[in-house]
Formats: sequence, C-alpha cells, structure tokens
Amino acid sequence: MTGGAIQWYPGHMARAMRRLADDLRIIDLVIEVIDVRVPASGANPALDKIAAHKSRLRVLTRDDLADPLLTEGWLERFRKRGSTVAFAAKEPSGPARLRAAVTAAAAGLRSARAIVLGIPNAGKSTVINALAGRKVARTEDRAGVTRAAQWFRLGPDLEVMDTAGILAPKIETPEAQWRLALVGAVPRARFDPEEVVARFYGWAQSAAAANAVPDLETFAQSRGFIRRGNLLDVHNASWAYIKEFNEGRFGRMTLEEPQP
Ligand SMILES: Nc1nc2c(ncn2[C@@H]2O[C@H](COP(=O)(O)OP(=O)(O)O)[C@@H](O)[C@H]2O)c(=O)[nH]1
Ligand SMILES: [Mg+2]
Repeated sequence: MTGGAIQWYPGHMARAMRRLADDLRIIDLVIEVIDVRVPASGANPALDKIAAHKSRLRVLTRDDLADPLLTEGWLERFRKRGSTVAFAAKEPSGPARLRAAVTAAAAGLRSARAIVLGIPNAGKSTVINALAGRKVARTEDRAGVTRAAQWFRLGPDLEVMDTAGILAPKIETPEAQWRLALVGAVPRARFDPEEVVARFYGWAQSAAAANAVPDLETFAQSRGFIRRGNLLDVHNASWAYIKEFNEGRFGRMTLEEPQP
C-alpha cells in the first residue's frame, strides 16, 4: 500500500470534522463506538479535540470476535480516560447493559442529548438499535448530524439521536491501513484484498500463532476457489477470506495490543 493510498480524501475529513464540531453544539453526551479488534486505529483522535468538553462514553463493539484478555486490557486503558463499556451484539444482556451505561454517563447532566459516533462499520447502527430496543437506525449523514435530526427517548431527561455520525478513519500507517480495511472501515474500492489478507496472515503468524489462520492459497483451495485450467482464484478467495475473518471463523482475535 503506497503512502498515497493512506491519505484518502483528507480534505473531506477536515470538512466533515468542522461540520461535526458545529453539530456538537446541541449535544451533551458523545457515545463513541469503537471496534474492539482495532481499538487504536479504530478511533479518530480528532474527536478528542472537538468533543473535549462533552461527556463521553466509549462502547467497544464486537467483543464476541475479540481476544477476551486483550479486551480486558483495552477496557482498563480506556477507563483511565472515561466511561467505557464492552458490547457484543448477540449477547442477550447487551442492550440492557448498554442502556445502563449511557444512563450512568448522562447522570450528571440535565436534559441530556446524546449522539452515537464512529468510523464506518464500527457498529453504530447496531448500538443505536440496541439502545432504542428496536430498529431505528436510518441512513447516516456522513458529514454530521444536523440533517433532520430525530431523537428517541432513553430516560425522562435523556434523548439519543436516531442517526449516527460517521467519523473518517485516520489512517496513519500501513498497519492501520490493512487493519481498517480488514474490519470493513475502508471502502472496498480503496484497497487490494489480496494484499490485506497477506499482511494479516503475516501478522497472525507471530501475533496469533495459537489461532488456525490459513494462508490465502490454502484457504482458496479448501473453499473451492478454482478457475478453469485448475488455477486458484485468489482474488475472489481474498474477499471470502475477509468475510470469514469478520464472522470469527479463524477464532477470536484483536489486531492491536494496548501499549504498557
Ligand atoms: N459479531 C458481531 N457483529 C457485529 C457487532 N456489532 C455490529 N456487528 C455487525 O457489523 C456490521 C456493521 O454494523 P453496523 O451497526 O451497521 O455498523 P455502522 O456502519 O457503524 O452503523 C453489521 O453486519 C452488524 O451486524 C458485534 O458486536 N458482534
Ligand atoms: Mg450504520
């Protein structure tokens, strides 16, 4: 991945952040959704600046797909900076725990208005639906929140916007690039899936040696990605590989460790 590929539309990101900062004037509580498999690259540090004076709750999603020990480590680390809760969409007690965490985070505020924010595919709609107890999450406005803001009530004095705000992921290194691509935060047209799989496999050899992570050729063979002439269709296999990773088929993995 070239250096150029890392800086995808920085101008757009700057504009979106300015608009979000503007929108945040009517918000008291920021619920930041972070994919717990990429807790470092999956958070946009610009939010720390524009939401510096807001109450903040971090929701670490996809706990069911992550390494439980590393989730503990990340929780401990994030909690030094504010309220943080781990969340797995399918966990039966998840929605109730999430609602309790949001209510607690808003406890000191009078008539709080909350918004759910996060990078693409972080789990924002899932979090909104869990909070609302029904399907409410509509198409998001990439640049912020003001377009026809609608709210649902979470408590007598607590409202949550029914539309999430999208943060552009900040891709600072080639490592962040493949990790964000792998977890679905980068548009498909903007990366080469074979390269992402190769980099992930290289990482897994040392960092996730206990997991049964196949190399792309073995995977392609075992899943029958064979073209005429008995050639392997590694391109289509690489998309299937990424999909299976995100279904947890290679085991629970966290791509980034908290630094001591
Ligand atoms: N396994 C698992 N999948 C999740 C979880 N949260 C969200 N997803 C899935 O991830 C995908 C993206 O979630 P979504 O809420 O639409 O993300 P958004 O783009 O941030 O709104 C969907 O297919 C969800 O079902 C979770 O905790 N565990
Ligand atoms: Mg969504």
